Amino acid sequence: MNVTHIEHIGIAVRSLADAVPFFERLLGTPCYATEEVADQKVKTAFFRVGQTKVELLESTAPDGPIGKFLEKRGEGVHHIAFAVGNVGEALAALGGLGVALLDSRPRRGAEGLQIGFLHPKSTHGVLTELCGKE
Ligand code: CMX
Repeated sequence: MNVTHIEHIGIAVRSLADAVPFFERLLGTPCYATEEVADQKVKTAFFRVGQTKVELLESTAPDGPIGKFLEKRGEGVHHIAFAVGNVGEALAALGGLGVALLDSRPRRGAEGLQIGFLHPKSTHGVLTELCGKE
């Protein structure tokens, strides 16, 4: 598996309406895209920071992953996403090493990328996403 860079850092927020203007000022760059990912029960807002992005995540339902995270832990860093060439191959390799996979095969995430999550219990407490075009 070859990680090329940190693709994005996901931050759970209660309200995009509040958080987007703050991050625009903090990062000195406008939000360049917003998108609802219905199956994840989130609305997202993206900022470019060099080769990496910041993804703000607002929940659309209390029983979704961000809704549960906000309820349990409040706002904050939710996950780190690493860019890999081929998500399916990376998931297969990590599964073979005994890493607990939340996605056994890639699925479509925000920005049309292929994604797959690793369970934080298997990754030293960091919810980890793999992202790629394949
Ligand atoms: N980072 C680190 N640990 C986390 C975590 C996170 N973001 N979310 C949950 N956990 C921990 C919990 O604290 C809990 O630990 P303890 O057992 O010590 O209390 C453990 O993981 C299980 O958590 P849970 O609340 O019982 O389980 P959930 O039902 O909330 O599921 C998780 C947690 C990670 C399996 C689930 O959120 C998931 O499948 N996430 C992947 C998909 C996702 O996060 N989508 C949103 C982003 C989509 C996008 O970027 O487009």
